[in-house]
Amino acid sequence: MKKIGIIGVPMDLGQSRRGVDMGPSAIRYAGLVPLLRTLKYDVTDFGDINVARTEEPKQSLNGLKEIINSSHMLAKKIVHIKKDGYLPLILGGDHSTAIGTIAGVATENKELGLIWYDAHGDLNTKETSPSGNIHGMPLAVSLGYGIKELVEIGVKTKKVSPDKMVIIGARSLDDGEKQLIKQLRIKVFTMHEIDRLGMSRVMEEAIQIVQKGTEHVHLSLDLDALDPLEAPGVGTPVTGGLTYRESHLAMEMLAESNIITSAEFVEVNPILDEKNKTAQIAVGLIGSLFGQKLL
Ligand code: 5AB
Ligand code: MN
Ligand code: MN
Ligand code: MN
Repeated sequence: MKKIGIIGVPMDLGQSRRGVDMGPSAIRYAGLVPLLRTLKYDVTDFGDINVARTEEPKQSLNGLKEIINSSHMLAKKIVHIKKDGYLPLILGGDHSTAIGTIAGVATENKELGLIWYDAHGDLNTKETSPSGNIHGMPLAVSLGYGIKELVEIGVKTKKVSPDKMVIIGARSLDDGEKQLIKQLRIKVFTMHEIDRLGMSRVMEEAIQIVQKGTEHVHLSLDLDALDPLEAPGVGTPVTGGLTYRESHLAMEMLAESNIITSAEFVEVNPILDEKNKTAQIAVGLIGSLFGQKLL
């Protein structure tokens, strides 16, 4: 039986809206573990990483110290459960969580493939960020750009190569992010490409790219990739997003391809949600990713 190990990261210091630290609880409450068990997985919930609490709403790089600490803890924990044969499933928390997740799944010798499913590029550095919020920087960090203490977490400074990753669902990119995308020739399936090609073709192409020359593939899914009409419980909503069905199709195609070796679902903010709708969507998508079928 395949083993899945769940780790929660109650992190909300990477951005300025409170409440996303409750994301892991909301996703658990929406029935994650029972669903995975009906899909015949051996599931262990390893609980939450200890994230330092602060009273003040954190702007700019103020949360940096706490994010560095919790990213180290998360990366270590992931390395540990992977050794024990678990597929890591990480629940956020804001997207700064991905810094520790990717540091944990990246290894010295094996190339990592990466799917970044998000309305945003999360490719800012301290210099290009319009907000100073670290949840807008994790992809840059994983590519080796940005704050040194974050880039250096884990086994190597650059966790993923630009030619082994894709961004899906982008519709809000800052100038500095656009520049980095061009400079590194990152494959971005913006909403425009998804409208034109359809999600089916987009996923076929994405799967090709991320599995070529890689031995493991991580999915980082920010719930704000979905349209806020369907998934309202997110801190940085952007209109014109992916539908519920497009997102399920994407997960179903990943399940069929059998390439995903770790995943994270982030940015669920229960305070901004409507009756835990967004957490329920997250659980449904995780179900599809792990093989739940309609028939
Ligand atoms: B998320 C913005 N690009 O850097 C910035 O939700 C938004 O993890 C970042 O994708 C959104 O502040 C970060 C304007
Ligand atoms: Mn986003
Ligand atoms: Mn994001
Ligand atoms: Mn967000």
